[in-house]
Amino acid sequence: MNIAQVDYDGLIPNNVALGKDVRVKRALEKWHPGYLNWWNDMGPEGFQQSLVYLRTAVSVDPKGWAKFDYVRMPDYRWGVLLAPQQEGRKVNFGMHKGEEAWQEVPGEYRAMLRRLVVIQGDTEPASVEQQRHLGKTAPSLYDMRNLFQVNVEEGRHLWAMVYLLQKYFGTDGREEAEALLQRRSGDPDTPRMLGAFNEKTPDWLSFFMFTFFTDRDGKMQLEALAQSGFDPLSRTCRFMLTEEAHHMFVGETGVTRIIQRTCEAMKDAGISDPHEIEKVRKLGVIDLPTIQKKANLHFSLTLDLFGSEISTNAANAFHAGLKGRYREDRLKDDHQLESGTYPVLRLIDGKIRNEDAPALSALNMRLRDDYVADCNNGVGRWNKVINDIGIPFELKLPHVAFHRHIGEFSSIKADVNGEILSDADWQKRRNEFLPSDADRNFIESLMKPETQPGKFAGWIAPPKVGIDNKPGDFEYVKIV
Ligand code: BYC
Repeated sequence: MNIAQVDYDGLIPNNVALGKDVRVKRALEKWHPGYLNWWNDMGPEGFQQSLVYLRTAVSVDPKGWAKFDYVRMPDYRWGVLLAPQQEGRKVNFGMHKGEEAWQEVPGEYRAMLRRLVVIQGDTEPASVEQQRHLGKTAPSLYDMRNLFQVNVEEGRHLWAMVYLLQKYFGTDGREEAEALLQRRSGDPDTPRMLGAFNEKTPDWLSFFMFTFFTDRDGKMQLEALAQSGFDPLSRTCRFMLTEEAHHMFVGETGVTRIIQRTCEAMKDAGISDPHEIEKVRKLGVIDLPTIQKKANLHFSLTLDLFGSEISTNAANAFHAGLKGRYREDRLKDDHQLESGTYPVLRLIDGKIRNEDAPALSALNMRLRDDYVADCNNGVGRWNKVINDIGIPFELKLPHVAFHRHIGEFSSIKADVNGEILSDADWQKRRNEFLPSDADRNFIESLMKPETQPGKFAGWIAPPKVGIDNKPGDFEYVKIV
């Protein structure tokens, strides 16, 4: 069998020879109607009968894996796609370093591995649920199509995790697969597992910030899981990362286009002070200080997804060879971390200070540092746009102690520079740092749909190039 080629003959497209694996095939076919019910209930609101110009994976060869065509979303071919198996792959870190990578779940790590797969799986449908209302206010057909592309692929990522649960975790895997369809983002009784996935994504600036910041956590976590000694998880995550790149592209370019439109409108109107918020808003664009506040919100919510800075869970998963560091295979050390240390920002005697901690315990902190560096690169590209148009403003990531609910800084209030604030001062100044009701209402007032091919809402610039090199007036969604 050509592992790079995807078999589209059965109900469930796959490159894992599902046809020969009767038990798993049946289990997935049984799960399929529940998935479609979930998609119909919680997937994009409206537009389900519209034809959307979507990419579908036809191969897992990174050089040419997708084809583009019009598809109705419920007819999208969600499937099970793993990157090709690498001959002779080994466990690359932890106490089993150098052993053959596992093709089955090692009994002693079953619970730990299942927890990682379930948490990863839970985030995927959660994001679809969070974004389900956005189609109605899309600023263009191009953006609407990108939203739906992200949504169907998050759905596929759920399939990816459910395949692992059904194939490798027996009855409890089956139960977890069912539970993934039962939890709901933001539901007080059955919420999604991680905090950021229970927040609202009320407008398109939030959507772009989410795909920039939170999908980037997805990238970091998937990179860490792609290092796993449990080979099926590694292969699954490697292919998910191919799809994930587009999601971050959507976020980064979405925010870039908003910034560009704002700066150009200011320039045309002769406004040079970015803090003249009311004047800028009168132009029908989003002022830069409000964009900064949205970035503060989404960055801080996403930092919580890295767990506590000092974590036994993370140490155990690394030691066991289940979850590595960001691009573990490119790092140059002993890959066991039994003796080294890593600097961790901690709250010591009421002050924020660096302290060396055992490297194994500090793995969440390390992944978070890699994440922050990756975010900063993107923020630098946003600032270049502002600078090139000549507006004196610089977007900055807030301090990691700002607005935290998990880990070292969850017990304090800090401003965006990491200065600790009293509760009273935080209450007084909160709206300086985070979007206020008035900011949210203003953004909401701009969220009017634009559904003419080639037209864009006034608060966002058109993209530089179309998807699949299509021309500017291409009808990305044929709305019915
Ligand atoms: N909210 O040792 P600790 C993506 C819990 S995004 C609520 O500090 P650990 C995507 C934790 O579960 C990537 N609870 O943390 C993006 C534990 O509870 P239990 C998703 C939280 O385990 C956009 C306790 O606190 N993938 O793909 O080292 C769109 C102590 O935990 C939170 C993964 O996250 C929180 N934020 O690290 C679509 C990878 N944080 O077990 C998709 C898999 C911690 O004691 N997950 N807790 O009851 C993991 O690797 C880790 O579980 C975590 C937490 C990084 C999440």
